[in-house]
Amino acid sequence: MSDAGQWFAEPPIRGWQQRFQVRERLFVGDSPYQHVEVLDTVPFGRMLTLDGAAQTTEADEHVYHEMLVHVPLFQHPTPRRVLIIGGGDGGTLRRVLQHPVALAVNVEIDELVVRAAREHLPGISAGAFDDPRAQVIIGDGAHFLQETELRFDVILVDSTDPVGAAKALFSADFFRSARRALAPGGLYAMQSGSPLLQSAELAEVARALASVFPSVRTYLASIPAYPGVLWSFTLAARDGALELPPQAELERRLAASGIQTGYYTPEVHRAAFALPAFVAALVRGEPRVAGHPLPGR
Ligand code: AG3
Repeated sequence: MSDAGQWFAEPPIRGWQQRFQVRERLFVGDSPYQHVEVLDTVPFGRMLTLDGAAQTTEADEHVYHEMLVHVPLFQHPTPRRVLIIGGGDGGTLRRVLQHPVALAVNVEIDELVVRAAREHLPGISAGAFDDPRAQVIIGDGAHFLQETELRFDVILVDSTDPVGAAKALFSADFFRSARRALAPGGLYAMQSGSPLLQSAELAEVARALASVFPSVRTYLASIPAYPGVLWSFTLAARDGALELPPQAELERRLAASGIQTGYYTPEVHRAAFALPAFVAALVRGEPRVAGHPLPGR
């Protein structure tokens, strides 16, 4: 069945919406957690949507996954054990396994997301689920963190927006159990939403993380399929202050890894932490820069 001429649009956020022309609807299904679709779109190729929100597309998944993974994994001098919470499409797992890690545990709550992505978006995981260093657990990430005896060098949270099932992944309680599961020198990174359209959520993440971790820094990337394009991630350190490695050191780590990237570079790593004044104000807990109101406020 052809869906050409159809458009997909997310539910509006603060009266704002963007839409994608759809060639074909490849998968539609409902799990106990959410409504799952894979669409073939004209601008970005295949796209995974969860409860009507664009999660990842073939065209720009590399931006999100490289920035969620390579920034913390090159920031850490020797990441060996990595935990991923969410990330059922496998794009995060794949980027983690490009590093010389010994173990990558991926806890995803929704088995249907893994199944739909493996079948209809195989290029995103690109074999990662079959890597012997990967341990994929279908289960609740918050529960896993409370119970696990393992200690990780890096914990990554690749979640949906902070609503519904994912809300628990944005709370101080969750951040506390994440910090407990980090090894000394460990790093925690998460996607933290649109600074323009989810500014209150980003401010809350920064506040709650700073109540648990001694050092927290926001960084940015441009992700075309996400609302507002400009996107935030937040990095937190279990111990001490987060200092960006010098350019030459990041270059050395990237070269030693042999990883090929489409977005991440050592320059981008460092530049991503340069925040526009309004984002810096937001994460400092100031609602706006005087005289420069934010959209939707
Ligand atoms: N998870 C973050 C997607 C957030 C997008 N939000 C939205 N479209 N409203 C992406 C999962 C990729 N592994």
